[in-house]
Amino acid sequence: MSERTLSIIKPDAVERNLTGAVLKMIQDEGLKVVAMKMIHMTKEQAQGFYAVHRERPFFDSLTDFMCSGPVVVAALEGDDAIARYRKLMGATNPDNADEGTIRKLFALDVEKNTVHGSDGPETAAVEISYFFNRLEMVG
Ligand code: RTP
Ligand code: MG
Repeated sequence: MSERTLSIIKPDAVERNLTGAVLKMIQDEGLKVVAMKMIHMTKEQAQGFYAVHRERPFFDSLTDFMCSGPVVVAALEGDDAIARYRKLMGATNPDNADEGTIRKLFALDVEKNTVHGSDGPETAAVEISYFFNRLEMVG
């Protein structure tokens, strides 16, 4: 079933000029980019995006990191896109990520882990609408 998921290429990756390499892996997987832009979030915008994690011990550090530099946000579309993109990303901690995954190849640590991907259909819909309105989406 065709799905959409929200991808973020995080500040650690944009800063190291890895945007193109990550997008190539996404496109080689067959996921289609249906919306994309570069933004530099405020602390408040990062806190809003990660609101589900606000009680977690890493929330303040995570939201500082996510507004430390520009990110590339994109909506991806394809059959089973949510699970396929999470498989391509690899485990949250790159030490546990499978060979050939984005995080195994590029992540610096459990926080500076290069990419975000939605974890389910409901969060994907909320996350895509957090960054994109209908005029900014193709298809
Ligand atoms: P994401 O939401 O970014 O796609 O990553 P995820 O599902 O694999 O991981 P999640 O548990 O949702 O955590 C969100 C992000 O918080 C940072 N994190 N830091 N210091 C820590 O132990 C820790 N744990 C998570 C990571 O940047 C993670 O991607
Ligand atoms: Mg998550």
